[in-house]
Amino acid sequence: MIGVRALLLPTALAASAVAIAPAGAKKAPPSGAPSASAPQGMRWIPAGEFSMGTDSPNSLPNERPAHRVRLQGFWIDETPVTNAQFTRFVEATGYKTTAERKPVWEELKKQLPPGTPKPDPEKLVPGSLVYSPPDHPVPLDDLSNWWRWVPGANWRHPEGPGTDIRGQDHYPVVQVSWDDAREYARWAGKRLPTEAEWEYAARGGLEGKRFVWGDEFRPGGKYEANTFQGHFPERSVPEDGYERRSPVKAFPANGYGLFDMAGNVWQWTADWYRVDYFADLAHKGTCEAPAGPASSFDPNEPNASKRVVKGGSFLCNVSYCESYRPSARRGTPPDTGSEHTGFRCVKDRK
Ligand SMILES: [Ca+2]
Ligand SMILES: [Cu+2]
Repeated sequence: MIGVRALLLPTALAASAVAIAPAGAKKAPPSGAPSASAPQGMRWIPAGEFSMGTDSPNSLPNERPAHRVRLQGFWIDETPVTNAQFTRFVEATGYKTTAERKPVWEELKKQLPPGTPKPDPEKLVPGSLVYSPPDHPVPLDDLSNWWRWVPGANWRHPEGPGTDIRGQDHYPVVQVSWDDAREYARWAGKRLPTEAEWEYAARGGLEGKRFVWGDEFRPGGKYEANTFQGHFPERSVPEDGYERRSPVKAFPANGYGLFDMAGNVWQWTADWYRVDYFADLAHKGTCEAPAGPASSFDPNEPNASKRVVKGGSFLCNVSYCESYRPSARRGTPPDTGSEHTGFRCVKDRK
């Protein structure tokens, strides 16, 4: 019994453990931007149409098939929300994040199979999920082999008590739940992106490419994103320079001038998660601004409600899920933060 949200671990961080088989060309500033000056730290994404998802057999079933989507223009943060930005929010509002509050069993219970026993009271303490690599190779079908519930882990102490965010002003904030992300967005006068907006922005104006910079993982031998190298999860050989999170803007921007749309930290979106959502959309012709299914469903965790996260993280690698591809997606319960999950916001024209 390792702790409460750890009960949710397979839910929270699950990706099917299936092996699946040039710094993007910079473009001129997108046209069609509103004439008013840009909100600070945001980029204008012009209205348009794109292929969401993928038909590549080298992908997970929830990313298929590709389907046409049309969107209005919108503003999007050029980086994930940083510790410095989140600090300003907390200082202005006194907001307490999910990981800083005592978990409520009645709420957690709803996500678990009926009959799951109530954990000991001393386990029901504030905390969150921390990457804790084993010292030997482990089966990839059990996330508790490398994730641990750590009491006292939260956005100020991302790897638990004894760690902090000093010197990490420009790192993405992590250990934030979907609810935390939404509260920040409201405070900032913004909102969370739909999955379609997130993926459209991530693709940076390229059509149907495997990565947000093109089809080749390391063009010219250079790393374009913070991912995992070595043997996952026990032997990290961080050839890209970062074993865990990296500061925002450490890797090249995509075609829309956005940083960290691949790797580093997963990013919350507004949508509910359904494994079969893309297949459902594909029947409907070109979709206008899809905003996700009406409710969540993941056959692997039928009791859990989940929101879509996108972008993959510093833990993603080709032997595991390769989720730093723009079509990749995963469902995570809204109360579940982790050391590799953050977010960014969008804003409408007016
Ligand atoms: Ca790395
Ligand atoms: Cu991954």
